[in-house]
Amino acid sequence: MTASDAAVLAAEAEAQARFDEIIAADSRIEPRDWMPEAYRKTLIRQIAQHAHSEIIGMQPEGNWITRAPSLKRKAILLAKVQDEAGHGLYLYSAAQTLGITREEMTQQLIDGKAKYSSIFNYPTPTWADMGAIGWLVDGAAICNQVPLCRASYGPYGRAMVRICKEESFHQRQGFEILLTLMRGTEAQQRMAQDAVNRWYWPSLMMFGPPDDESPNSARSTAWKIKRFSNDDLRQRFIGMLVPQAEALGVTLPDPELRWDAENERWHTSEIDWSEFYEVLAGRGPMNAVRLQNRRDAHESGAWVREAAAAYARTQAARSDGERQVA
Ligand code: BYC
Repeated sequence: MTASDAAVLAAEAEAQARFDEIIAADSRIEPRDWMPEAYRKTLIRQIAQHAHSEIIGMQPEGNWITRAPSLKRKAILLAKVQDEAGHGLYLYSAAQTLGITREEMTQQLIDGKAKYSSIFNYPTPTWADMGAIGWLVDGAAICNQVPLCRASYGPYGRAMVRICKEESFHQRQGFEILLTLMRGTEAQQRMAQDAVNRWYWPSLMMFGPPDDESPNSARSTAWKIKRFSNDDLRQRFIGMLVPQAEALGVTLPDPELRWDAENERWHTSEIDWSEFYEVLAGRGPMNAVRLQNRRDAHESGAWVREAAAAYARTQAARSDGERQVA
């Protein structure tokens, strides 16, 4: 080994030790800090998937903006879908601090090479789906994301703080839609129960595969990106839903669901993981539609990107000119 090789190795060991110290102290890694390559890649993977989920997640609800049952409902739904666009943008920005460009992430998504949350590959045939998405999907998102506010990577944790505040409003508006339907006619009650029946199991799958089939968990937990396991968060979510379902008067569609006092866990029926893996493989009910819509939106937005780039070039040339004159 040459002296310069040895110096490089020593500097790397020192940087690794500093990184380990920051993680152990529950402090934050910032973009300027050295980080192991695998940590950087894991964060890009998770944050980009999360950003894509927010952007693709606009579609199931976007489907109801023109058909919301009142002007007030339309305004609320529009604001919620806009919030999701905002979440996608903060998250793409957080991922960009790790050295990937927005264009690369977008390309991976529209090429079908990037994952996004399985939940957005299900259809929204009735208005009650807006209630079920808010209550169950945003509810699951909050359970999963509140611990992410303490993620060890600063830009991700900080983005999550604002996102969680908005998600909690989203969940309440979903609950309120279902409550209104459950206080309505029998047909409205049936519509609400049907939506809960369809969204319940997919919402449990949002937390990811069971712990013993989760390849990324151990490392992400050691790096304090993840704070709780997939199964623990799923349990916490069920515990949150049970009293809320009672208040709504809906039934959670699992005949085996009960509190197992001996093991201090919710006992549930087996989750159909084959359905989850089918959706991940691109064969869910709406995968093809969601991706095609995203591709179409990207293509039809090309002129906006071109106009913005042309404007930026003009501005840069103008300020160059002003600098030269000065
Ligand atoms: N869907 O080792 P694992 C929202 C993948 S949007 C698809 O446990 P990890 C909202 C996983 O990526 C909220 N893929 O992974 C928006 C991995 O694949 P790769 C979205 C999934 O990362 C609009 C493989 O399975 N939330 O709130 O340790 C309207 C093995 O899994 C899923 C987030 O993105 C899934 N459900 O843990 C309304 C939260 N689950 O990458 C609402 C941030 C797992 O190795 N993400 N996979 O090929 C996370 O917290 C974690 O990434 C996960 C998975 C808990 C999801």
